Amino acid sequence: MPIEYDGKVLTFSFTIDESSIGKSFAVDSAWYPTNSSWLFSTTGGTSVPSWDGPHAYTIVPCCVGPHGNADNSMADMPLDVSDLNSIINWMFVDGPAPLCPGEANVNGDMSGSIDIADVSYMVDYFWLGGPAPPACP
Ligand SMILES: [Ca+2]
Repeated sequence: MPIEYDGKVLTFSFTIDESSIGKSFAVDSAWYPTNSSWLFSTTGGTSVPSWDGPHAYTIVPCCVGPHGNADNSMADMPLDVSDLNSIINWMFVDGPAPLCPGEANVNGDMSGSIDIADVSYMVDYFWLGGPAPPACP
């Protein structure tokens, strides 16, 4: 590969399920030149960490704080009307599925289901004085 090459060299991906919560993994490469960059894409977005050696990550639950951040936006934490819109778009308009089902389970029911009860819960909370969504487990 030419030294001036500026494209993608390698892509690897893996899926982490909830049984991995609390475990850690590391990303390291002895061959990777330190003057290049890593590009991380996750369900939460994309980031380009600086290269300062191996990176270790601990797997945490995607649902944090109160349920309801269905659009997975950090800008509107914990929730706002865009979260309600994302659930409605997924349920009725063929929008993308929630990235973190636990967040879209707004009422926090034990089944973890995402249904009209969650939409109703948000409407009650936003406009009818209903209780705030419960905290994630
Ligand atoms: Ca629910």
